[in-house]
Amino acid sequence: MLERFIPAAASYSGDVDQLVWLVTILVGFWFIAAEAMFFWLIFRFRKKEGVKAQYITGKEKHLKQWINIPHALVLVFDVFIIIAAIRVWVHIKQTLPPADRTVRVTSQQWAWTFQDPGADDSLDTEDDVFTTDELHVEKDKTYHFKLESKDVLHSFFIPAFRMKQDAVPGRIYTGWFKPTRAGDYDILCAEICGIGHGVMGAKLVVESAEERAAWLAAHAPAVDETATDATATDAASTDATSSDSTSAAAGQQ
Ligand SMILES: [Cu+2]
Repeated sequence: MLERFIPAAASYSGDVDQLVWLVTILVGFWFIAAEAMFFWLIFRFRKKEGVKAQYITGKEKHLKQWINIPHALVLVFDVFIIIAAIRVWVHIKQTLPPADRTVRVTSQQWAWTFQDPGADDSLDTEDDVFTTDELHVEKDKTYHFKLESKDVLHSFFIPAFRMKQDAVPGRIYTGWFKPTRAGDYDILCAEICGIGHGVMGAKLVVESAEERAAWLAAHAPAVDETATDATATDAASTDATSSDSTSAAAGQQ
């Protein structure tokens, strides 16, 4: 149902949505129960002529159970939420499935720069495509992203993926996503990063292999054309896995 408001476009979007629903239902149940009880007590024990107010210390056993039993139940509900949250966290943040492709994401006041590995699926080679405020990814491929910041704290936020990751100057954060639905989506900065924070947006394009190939062809840097054709054929015939040793490129751009 959350997809009606924000499309779910990554493999793990549904997991986050389920977690949001679980928390909403469990917390919502106790919110409604507590508010209903609160207003019922106000109504039930309202001022009446000739009725003296009771003095309650809070230590009466039969009254204290109205606190202790719900308290224990809330703690049990909390355990369900914590278990579900840890499972989702481990899946999205602690696990790094093998990548089909790796992109570099650089944040700065107030723009996003993306480095696509190009047709050879290898970062830091001459066919890499650099873009500003626009990221193209292929549907149903697992991506690693290397997230960096050139200046202050930013946060790489793709609502359609249900993914958010802080960018910390001086560090390279490696995360992953697998787009599962084609379309154009928002990329936002979710960390107050200065006066231009509100306009630090970018476009994410999830597209088919053919569309990506056409986009690459239109944006590939002008390198030796025969070499580019050769690497494109190579990449198509191998199950390319990205090298993870790109941290040496820290500070590039
Ligand atoms: Cu920012």
